[in-house]
Amino acid sequence: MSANKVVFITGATSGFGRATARRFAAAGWSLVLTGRRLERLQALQQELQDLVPVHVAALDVRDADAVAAVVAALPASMRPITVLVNNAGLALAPVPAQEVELADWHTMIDTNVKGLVNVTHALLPQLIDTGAGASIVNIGSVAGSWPYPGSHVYGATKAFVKQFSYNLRCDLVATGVRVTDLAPGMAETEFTLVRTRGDQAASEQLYRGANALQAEDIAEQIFYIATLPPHMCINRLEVMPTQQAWSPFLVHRK
Ligand code: NDP
Ligand code: 8X3
Repeated sequence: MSANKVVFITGATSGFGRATARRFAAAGWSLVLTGRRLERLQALQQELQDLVPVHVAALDVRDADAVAAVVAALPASMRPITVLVNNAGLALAPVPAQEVELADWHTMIDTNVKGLVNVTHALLPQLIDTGAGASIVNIGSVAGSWPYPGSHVYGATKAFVKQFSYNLRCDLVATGVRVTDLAPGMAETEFTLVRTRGDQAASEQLYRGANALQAEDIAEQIFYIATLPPHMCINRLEVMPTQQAWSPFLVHRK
């Protein structure tokens, strides 16, 4: 592995992605930061560029051609990529399945499934070039393993992330590239604001008194996973706030 360590982060404009950029910058890694909101990427670049080299690119992960173009345009100093953090994602429509607009299901599948696949496919050659010590950290969710009302397609996309991560591990086993499904529980980011389409009160209500995970907690886990000795791979890591756990089965009585 080259001495120049480079992390490529999707969804670096907010939440886990932004905190992960800060965590890797503090350790001296070069950063490739992507997301749709260019002004937020530029603000983060301003903040971190005195510490480490930072390359930003506005990118909607749903657009496979745009993903390929961003990867093709990476400066030489940002190749090959050492760690890919597939973080961009969202939940929408926290209501029963029968009340959801089809477009919302499509948006979640296009982002959380197809977007993650687009970026992975585009960066696999570089990660394989890096070889031992390279990592793909896919951000799954507890919703990928545990069903709950209103999770419908969101949880299903995260189940995809888990199984895709395991299957990638099998195909990459001889390359040295590690793959992890990191599955957080409740974490206080802009996630609920996006899910409720801007309902600040609902977001605050959800996190109130829950001592939820913070973005920095997950960034620390990502950094830990990606900097383990090259012979160690965490296949899956599920992290919840101590105050969150499972509920009994749902029973509808007539
Ligand atoms: P935030 O809403 O704070 O951040 C989401 C990030 O994803 C933003 O940077 C956003 O950037 C980016 N994103 C969304 N859609 C796209 C797109 N089409 N193309 C590129 N980037 C996109 O939420 P979190 O930080 O909490 O979420 C990060 C990941 O963690 C998601 O995959 C989420 O499902 C997962 N997760 C979150 C949990 C939580 O409780 N918060 C728990 C478990 C998993 P922009 O809008 O600028 O494009
Ligand atoms: C987000 C966590 O519990 O809202 O993936 O599904 S949860």
